[in-house]
Amino acid sequence: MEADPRFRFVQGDICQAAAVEPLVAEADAVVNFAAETHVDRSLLDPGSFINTDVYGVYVLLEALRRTGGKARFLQISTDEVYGSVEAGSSREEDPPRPRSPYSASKAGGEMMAQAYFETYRLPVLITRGSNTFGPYQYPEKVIPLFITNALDDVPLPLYGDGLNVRDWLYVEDHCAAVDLVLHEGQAGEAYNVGGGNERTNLAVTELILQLVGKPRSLIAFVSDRPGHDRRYSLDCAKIGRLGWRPAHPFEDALRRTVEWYVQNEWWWRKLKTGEYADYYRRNYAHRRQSRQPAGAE
Ligand code: TDX
Repeated sequence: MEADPRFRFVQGDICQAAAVEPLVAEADAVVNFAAETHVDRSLLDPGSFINTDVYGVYVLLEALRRTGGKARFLQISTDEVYGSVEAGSSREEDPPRPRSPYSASKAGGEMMAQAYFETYRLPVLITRGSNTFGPYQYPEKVIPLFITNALDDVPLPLYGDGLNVRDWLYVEDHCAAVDLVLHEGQAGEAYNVGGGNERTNLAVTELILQLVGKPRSLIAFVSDRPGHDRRYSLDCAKIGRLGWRPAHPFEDALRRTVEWYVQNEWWWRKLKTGEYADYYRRNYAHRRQSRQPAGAE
């Protein structure tokens, strides 16, 4: 495949600021999607999250500052920085209350970006997206994990009582929001990006099983994730004023995603071996299977 000349990728050690300096110096925009992103992995290895999600952000910001680059810098962040939201919805000015090594690292990265805006006047923007899903998502995240397990008739390990709530955002809606904020957002500001699809994990799991055509008996209630945030919920009025609305209804987007995984086994099959299989054992082998909680029938 030929590389798209509009984009340049930097591989290798992100801590090498010198490697990114020539790139950011001439860029119109720097959008930092790079991150360690999986909460369960952050419980097993917090250090790598601090390196990538805090120090890595600093490296990019510092490269911009040192070269006098004029790029707008968009930091891709997450609704998890607000912590668990028992009632109501998080607004951008709410204080961060991260509760996992992952979300604490993402909050640290945001704060570093904000500091470079305040101190050095770099044109920094932040988006806080909700749970994103769609094709090509690594099968550690719950939706691709459960689709691919279901296709293989392997149990779907549902944490706790399965009633934690996430707000699901289709990847194309998320991309449209990032593009809009990059071009129309105000420097120094953060923007929530939520799909408006709050569902319990149990409801999502049942829908996946229905779409894949597999029985409910594949659900395995297992011991909970430590510090598992109960609910995320975003108030998206601010990005709404820029003109963004999610365009993909959840059930349609999930159906399309299931179809993609059915048709693209060549992509995910090879990922579920090697390092992934080792991670799967480390994360799941010790989890006790619990009885199905009352009311979850
Ligand atoms: O095996 C599982 N069983 C289970 O019940 C896994 C992997 C997850 N879950 C639950 C935990 C969560 O309540 O499903 C929900 C979603 O889990 P993840 O896909 O791991 O996402 P989450 O922890 O909510 O974080 C995600 O959303 C915000 C992304 O991983 C982050 O990168 C993003 O910032």
